[in-house]
Amino acid sequence: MLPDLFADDHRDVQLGPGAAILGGFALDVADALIAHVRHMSALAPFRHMETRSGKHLSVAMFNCGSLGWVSDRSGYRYDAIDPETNRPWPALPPLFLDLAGRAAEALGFNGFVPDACLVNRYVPGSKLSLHQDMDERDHSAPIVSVSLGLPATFLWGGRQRSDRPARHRVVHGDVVVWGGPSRMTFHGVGELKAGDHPATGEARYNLTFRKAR
Ligand SMILES: O=C(O)CCC(=O)C(=O)O
Ligand SMILES: [Mn+2]
Repeated sequence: MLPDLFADDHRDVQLGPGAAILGGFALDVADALIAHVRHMSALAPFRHMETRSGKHLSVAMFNCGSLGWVSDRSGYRYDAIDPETNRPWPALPPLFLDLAGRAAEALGFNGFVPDACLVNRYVPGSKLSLHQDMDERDHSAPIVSVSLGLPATFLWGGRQRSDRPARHRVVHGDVVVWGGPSRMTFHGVGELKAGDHPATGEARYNLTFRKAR
């Protein structure tokens, strides 16, 4: 028999102090999360944001929550208003808040209530280069990051951009949490390989929960 390319291995992987991949942690709510993403993307469409240098990100994004991460020619910021629609971002669904809180708690970060969720959509060829999540005001809160759909390579670096990253496979339903001493670790996603996932088709979605204020 052929191996199942999308078999979900439920292994947890310790990445560092306050950081781990929780294998399959979101699997039981994955279909509901994707349904929310589809519904919300009709209100706040996926778009390829521009960077200060005028390039467009290969990952398409929108936000939900009271604040959303925005990039344009003036740089990065959090904004309560979606510049594409001039309306507030869609509210964080209670299911999202509950999942993010439980995942953070699994690493010992109790009481995590995100106010921003960046929704990323990767298609084959999309990638996210090494970066730190540093536009949030409150770095004492962790980051919670949920993988849905096609598998990807999560790059887990160090405190310096030049630190060579470890490569970890993340699959549908995996949740990565990093906080405390690992909060400012450089991370990224390798170029997405082509595939067809039963839940998302030819795409990977990622939900990145942050406490921005
Ligand atoms: O897609 C991922 O797994 C990571 C996303 C990320 O690091 C970000 O949106 O800042
Ligand atoms: Mn990030």
